[in-house]
Amino acid sequence: MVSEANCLFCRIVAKEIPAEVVHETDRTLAFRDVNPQAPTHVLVVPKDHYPTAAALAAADDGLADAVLAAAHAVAEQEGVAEEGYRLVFNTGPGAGQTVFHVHGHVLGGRGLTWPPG
Ligand code: DGP
Repeated sequence: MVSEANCLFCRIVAKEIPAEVVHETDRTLAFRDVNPQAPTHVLVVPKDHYPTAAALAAADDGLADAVLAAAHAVAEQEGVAEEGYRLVFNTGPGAGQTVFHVHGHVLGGRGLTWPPG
């Protein structure tokens, strides 16, 4: 496991910090956002530490595919896959990324406007 000391989501993966886990595979973990912006708001992370979606894409070992598949599995499990959901990777401070362990936000269960604010 590639882990980074003092990374919040590495610590959630390690079960050192509690979270409401809704889905887990050998390479990914999904848990509810502490500050939900929609009835379904789940964060999907690789268990290994990559700071951003760009770094995850460069990992080149199928891990990005595993994260995308886990996000869709979460949407199905949450019952929002059919009506539609949003999968967002805020990438970099200018886009609002605050936790630098890559995470996809799975948002659904309400109308979602486009473009986002
Ligand atoms: P972003 O702004 O894209 O980096 O999203 C970070 C998200 O992480 C934000 O929506 C709130 C969530 N978050 C921050 N701290 C915690 C925590 O300790 N537990 C959980 N479950 N979510 C957290």
